Amino acid sequence: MKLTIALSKGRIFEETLPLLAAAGIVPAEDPESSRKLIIGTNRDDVRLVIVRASDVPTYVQYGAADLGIAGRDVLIEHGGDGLYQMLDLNIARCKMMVAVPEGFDYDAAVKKGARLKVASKYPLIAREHFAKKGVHVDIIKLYGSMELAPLVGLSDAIVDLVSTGGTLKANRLTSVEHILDISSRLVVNQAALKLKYGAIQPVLDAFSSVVRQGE
Ligand code: PRT
Ligand code: MG
Repeated sequence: MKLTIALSKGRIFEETLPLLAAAGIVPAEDPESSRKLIIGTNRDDVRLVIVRASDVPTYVQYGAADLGIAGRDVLIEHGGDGLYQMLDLNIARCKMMVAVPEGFDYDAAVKKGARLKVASKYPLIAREHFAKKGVHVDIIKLYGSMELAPLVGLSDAIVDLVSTGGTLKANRLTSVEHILDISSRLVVNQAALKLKYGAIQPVLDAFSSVVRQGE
């Protein structure tokens, strides 16, 4: 039985290597230097497919991959159809925040009932956050570099991920609200969990033992 695991390059791939190693899986190549999108492993029955972070749930939903690792941010925006979230891997951790230019009085704007323009790659998360607060917003969907939007007048605020805070600082932005704690999750195709249970279960066990060690 063959297993296909969907991963994105960069931080998720790096932080997944120790989890894979615990399951006895070692990638044959480094996706950062290889241009291959399908990467073999030391195990004949396991291969990795390298996709955009936000595409991981889609590959798993349709069964093109049996397993995948994706951020909670990506999973909320995707909606989760066709997949089970099996495990919080506690990797690629960061926070979903509202940020504004330094000097912008966010609390005063909210109190006044101003209609805010908010740029984000995460329209669902942003919309729900402001709806809960009863703040009227126009969401402007972007695909990256949200930090630029308020600097050039595209928006008043952004909803984005923050880890060190260095990017906000470099662009003279400041976070004003915490929305969610984010980490990456192991997701499994619903049909594959039944049909390939014997192959998937040992991977789940190995991953969860690494996660427990880190707690
Ligand atoms: O890059 P691409 O458009 O292909 O996709 P992506 O940006 O979604 O992928 P990637 O690999 O950058 O992120 C994958 C996952 O890592 C995300 O879905 C998150 O769950 C998680 N993660 C953890 C982060 C960060 N930390 C993070 N800091 N994703 C993005 N960032 C960005 C953030 O958007 C901001 O631009 O890093 C910048 C802020 O970082 P600091 O350290 O300056 O605060
Ligand atoms: Mg990125």
